[in-house]
Amino acid sequence: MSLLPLLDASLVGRAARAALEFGDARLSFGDLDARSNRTARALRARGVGRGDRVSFFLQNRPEVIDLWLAAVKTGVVLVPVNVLYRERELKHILADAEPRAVVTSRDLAGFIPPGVAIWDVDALAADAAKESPARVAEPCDADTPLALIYTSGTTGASKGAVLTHGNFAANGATLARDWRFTEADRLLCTLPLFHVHGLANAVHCWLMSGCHLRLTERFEHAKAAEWFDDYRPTVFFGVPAMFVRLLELPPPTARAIGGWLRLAVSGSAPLPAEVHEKFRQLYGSVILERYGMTETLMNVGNPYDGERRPGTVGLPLAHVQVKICDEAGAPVADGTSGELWVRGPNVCAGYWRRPDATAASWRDGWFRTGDLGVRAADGYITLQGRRSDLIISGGFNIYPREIEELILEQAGVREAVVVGMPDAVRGEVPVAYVVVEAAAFDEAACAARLRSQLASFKQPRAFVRVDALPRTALGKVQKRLLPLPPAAATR
Ligand code: MCA
Ligand code: AMP
Repeated sequence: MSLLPLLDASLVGRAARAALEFGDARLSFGDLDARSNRTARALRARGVGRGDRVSFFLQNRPEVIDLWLAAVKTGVVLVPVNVLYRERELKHILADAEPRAVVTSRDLAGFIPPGVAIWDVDALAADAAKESPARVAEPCDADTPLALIYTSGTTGASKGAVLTHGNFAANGATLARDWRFTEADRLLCTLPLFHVHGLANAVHCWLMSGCHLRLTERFEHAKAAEWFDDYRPTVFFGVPAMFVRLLELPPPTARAIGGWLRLAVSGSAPLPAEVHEKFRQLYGSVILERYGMTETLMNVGNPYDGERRPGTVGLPLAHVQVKICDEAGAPVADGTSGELWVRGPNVCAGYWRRPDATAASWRDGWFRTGDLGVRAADGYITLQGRRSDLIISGGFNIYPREIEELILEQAGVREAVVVGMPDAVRGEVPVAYVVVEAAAFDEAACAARLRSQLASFKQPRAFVRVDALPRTALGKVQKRLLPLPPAAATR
């Protein structure tokens, strides 16, 4: 099934109803329908057709929704790119996805590598405004690709997960139903729309239920109290770093917010049980933690009714099968750790132009998540980390290899490893350990180079010099044996 009929319940069925506020802009569902028809025509006028990729490199703004809905209507494949990405990440993604163009804003255009067509978002919107608002609807089915979303690969280079209409339809329908969305809801979305937490979950719960959305350009903790107080959302989706920030609000403000909030959902990184408990005490609201991946959208979640158990991600979602397997792929007994394998209509079609990586991650129709976990006798699943060295900082993923490779290119560096250190707000932050030829290593130059090439959240908080890296007999670095960096270095 194409995604469009599920969204038409609002785009057409609730055309006159208020749908979206962003800054001073107010749009109805009918406005969104018309704008996306116009955008679809403007894309066609620029020669974009079914199966073509178009990337966007934008902060949150209504034009991202226009592009998304235009893609749904035309069979175009959107390639969202994190606005914090810099030279190295952008080069790789754009060379791999080969989009017809990158839609971006004037302030971000300078980061796009040469040789890639750039379409200014305002110019595209101006062209769209001249087009007819009449319906555009290319036939699409469940298998039609809709997005190519890059997710960090273990080799340091990210891979594009090919997500289809059917993936987004299944995920959105399950969440909107299980989380009891209705037209009466008010959803505050401060999550970036270039990742699936914002794009798949928030956008589709909103459009499928016909509730109201306040979208902000990004999350700013200094403005959170004002946003909540002014908008009075009934639902909030966040990453753990946002919930940690929300614990800073004065108790009376928190209590008032908790009075309007019927549902707070956390995901993208582990939510410490302590934050879950403090939020409950302060807001009177029990966070619902769920677990997903770019490749699979949402897999497992705590129940809406019933126990939302701190420290766990809950039970498999409707239509999603989960098994926990040992290294050989055999299911393990409850209470035993293993890797989570997932199957269902939510799982993407594979990795873009990477049959090797696709073959490595799928077995007999099951997707191997790389996440380790354990199931209790009553079915609740607890995640226990990753098979790989993935660091998650503020909900953004970091593969150490990518940073290590860049550090190793710096003069005077003999060896380098990057590890995640605990951080009270962001969960983890990266710290680099380097073995250097003392005289030749210029730390400031190394830091500056990393800053220009990589997203800010990948910047090591400290470079710790060590004489040697602790290794196993087989030569593998034992990251756990590295000395802790001086506390001040990671502030
Ligand atoms: C963050 N920063 C940004 C933006 N977001 N800069 C520009 N535009 C943005 N949209 C930068 C800041 O400049 C700063 O850089 C750093 O990130 C932290 O900013 P700060 O204001 O101090 O924020 P914070 O209170 O530390 O909170 C960080 C955050 C951010 C806002 C929570 O980490 C965030 O937006 N996370 C969401 C990630 C997300 O959506 N993940 C979903 C992936 P500097 O460090 O240089 O000072 S999808 C997924 O994982 C799966 C599938 C799932 O299950 O959902
Ligand atoms: P991404 O590669 O951005 O799609 O991030 C997916 C990864 O985020 C998963 O493989 C998990 O390791 C992690 N993740 C998502 N939700 C949770 C959660 N609730 N608790 C712990 N880890 C999570």
